[in-house]
Amino acid sequence: MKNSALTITTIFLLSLAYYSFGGATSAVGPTFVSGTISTDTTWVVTDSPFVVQGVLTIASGVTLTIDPGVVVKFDSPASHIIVHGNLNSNGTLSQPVTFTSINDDSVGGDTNNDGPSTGQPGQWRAIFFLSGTSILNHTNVFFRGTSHGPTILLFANLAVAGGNLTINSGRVAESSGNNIAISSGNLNISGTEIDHAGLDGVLQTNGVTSIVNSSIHDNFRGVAVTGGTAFITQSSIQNNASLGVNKNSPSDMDTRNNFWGDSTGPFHTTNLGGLGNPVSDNVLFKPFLLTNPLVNQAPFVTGLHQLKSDGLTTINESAITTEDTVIFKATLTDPQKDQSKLQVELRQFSEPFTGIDDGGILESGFFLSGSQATIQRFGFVNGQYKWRVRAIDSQNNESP
Ligand SMILES: [Ca+2]
Ligand SMILES: [Ca+2]
Repeated sequence: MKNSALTITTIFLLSLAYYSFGGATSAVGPTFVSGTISTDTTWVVTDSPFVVQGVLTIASGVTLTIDPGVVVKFDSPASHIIVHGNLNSNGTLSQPVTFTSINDDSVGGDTNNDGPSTGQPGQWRAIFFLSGTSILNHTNVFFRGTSHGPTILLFANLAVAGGNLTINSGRVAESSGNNIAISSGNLNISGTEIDHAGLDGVLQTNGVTSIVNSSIHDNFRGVAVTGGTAFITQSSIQNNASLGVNKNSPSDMDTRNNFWGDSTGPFHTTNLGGLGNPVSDNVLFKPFLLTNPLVNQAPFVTGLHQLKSDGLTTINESAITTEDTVIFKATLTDPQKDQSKLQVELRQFSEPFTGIDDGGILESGFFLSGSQATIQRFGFVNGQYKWRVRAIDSQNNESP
């Protein structure tokens, strides 16, 4: 009996191994989808890529959840998704969700088995949001086309005609028409790159849009608004071919505190020295940002002093001190309020500054932005010295 039991165990293990092997090699994606999703559904990465054939509809009240890392491809220029319910795309920084063309082999492999191929603008239609509440986190949307649905006159990768759409930390790019359009409902965009649309980065004919911490660049127009209410702040709007922002209705649009590609601000008849992306009339753009809020900037040094060992008595420039201790103090301010440290390079007068940490470079600890950093140097021997300082933030950005 004992031997028999062992034999059975062996067969069982072999059997397990067989199924495990089979599972790893059986077809895992592409998963073809079309028709109507009428119960709550989750798309998981093991079934990816998903290929939308023709039209896929998410029914009212129903939620489609898309897991991190999932790739969704559209199989033709007519292919699109209509959202009546809710679309929750849960990408992460390391595992974004991607919507793209069947021809795009850069994600999800050679799904259409035609050898290496690349996506081009115009290869699918759109995702239409008609109602419900949808959220796209870390989601990339590429390559839609100019053709449009029979009843929805928006030419966009993402077209909002009702409900609420939130786009966080994604990229919407390379539409042959508009990247994002809204004719009704609410659109909230943050931390998102919107670029290379053949027409507008964002087009609004009506509805309510807010854009923060986003980069809108290399579209024909960055943002175009003909109705409704739109607001952009703490964003970078640059290198759009025609206008950075076009407000084609009488009331002012609030675009204060954005960066327009140049510290002189956007070009407009009220800002003739502006070298940045031009804006139309009815765009409230002052104050504008002098630097790109999406690029971490170096801290700067103010209130620099060299002091005697009491920490109070100033040693003037080129002065002589008989003490062997010098204290350096300076205020460090960082545009992003990053913590920063003070660095002093100290050399014999006859030696060049090298930037090499050979004992001649002293550093403070990290300080909160706006506070005073102190460095104390002991044990000077008689001689002539020179020094220079810089500030370095926690992101390793160095002041000049
Ligand atoms: Ca291919
Ligand atoms: Ca900084």
